[in-house]
Amino acid sequence: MNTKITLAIQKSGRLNEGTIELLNRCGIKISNGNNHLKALAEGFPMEVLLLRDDDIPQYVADGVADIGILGYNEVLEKGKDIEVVRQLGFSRCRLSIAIPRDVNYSGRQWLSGKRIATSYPEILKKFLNQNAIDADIHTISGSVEITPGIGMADAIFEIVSSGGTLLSNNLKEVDVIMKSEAVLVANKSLDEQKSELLKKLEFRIEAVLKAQRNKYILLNAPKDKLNQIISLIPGMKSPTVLPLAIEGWCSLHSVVNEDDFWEVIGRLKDAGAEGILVVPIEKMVI
Ligand code: PRT
Ligand code: ZN
Repeated sequence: MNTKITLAIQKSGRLNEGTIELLNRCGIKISNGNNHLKALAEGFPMEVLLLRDDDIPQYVADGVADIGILGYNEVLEKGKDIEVVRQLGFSRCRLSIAIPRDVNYSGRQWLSGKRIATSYPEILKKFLNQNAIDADIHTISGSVEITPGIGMADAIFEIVSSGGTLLSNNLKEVDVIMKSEAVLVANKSLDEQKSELLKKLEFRIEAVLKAQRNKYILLNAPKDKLNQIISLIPGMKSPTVLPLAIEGWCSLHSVVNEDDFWEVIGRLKDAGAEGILVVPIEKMVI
């Protein structure tokens, strides 16, 4: 049982920090720094390959790496036969069409006959085909946003996150074509032992991501409002209810989802809850 799973991650760049942080939260520490192609992991039978994100799909498809972490956009662009195991919730961005701010975008057919600069030609080609648009694709590897300004392109198809780069190049986002985030990918023919290790890793990731999406909530509630308050925070099974030293009051402990967090807090206050405390959850195993 000395099997190790080989994970390919980005050596440096926008995915690196989020990847290392997620692994750390899963109890996996990576040693010997950023200057090597290979690193050893502590806390999990794992070897880590540090690569350019563009190379990860090929490494995983070939089985040189068993699994990898990279942007979904890169998975689609490379089109290799690998499995997308799960989304990881960081490095969120979108791939969009952007055009000069003073130009009117009348809809997708506006792109017909135009020159579109991109570093994602395969995704763009698919999108144009699906929409029966005939346009010129100009593939470039960086600084796509400057191309309309220097007369090289009429539009661009690029990653947008805050929108700041578009703004500073006098461009506007007119069509969001797809959304992306970091994903865990795997080779499609892992042996039994490696599949087992992948399952163990997925279990840890699940616990970490669930914890990130939820908060632990403690509050004081008047006993006569208890049922109403419990219905607002049902928790994992049901909330914990503890008596307070003051007659007629109790303390309630539960879990709330980040998505409806503020709305729930508002309703709890309206229902008579007091002394509401909200704390982060480290891991969550249900
Ligand atoms: O060296 P290596 O090949 O490994 O890295 P890279 O330079 O190809 O990629 P890198 O590190 O820039 O990005 C890796 C992944 O991060 C991408 O494939 C996306 O999945 C994800 N990601 C998330 C982003 C962004 N956000 C992002 N904002 N990738 C790039 N950008 C760039 C974008 O290209 C544009 O120029 O940031 C600019 C836009 O940002 P805003 O905030 O101004 O809108
Ligand atoms: Zn890259």
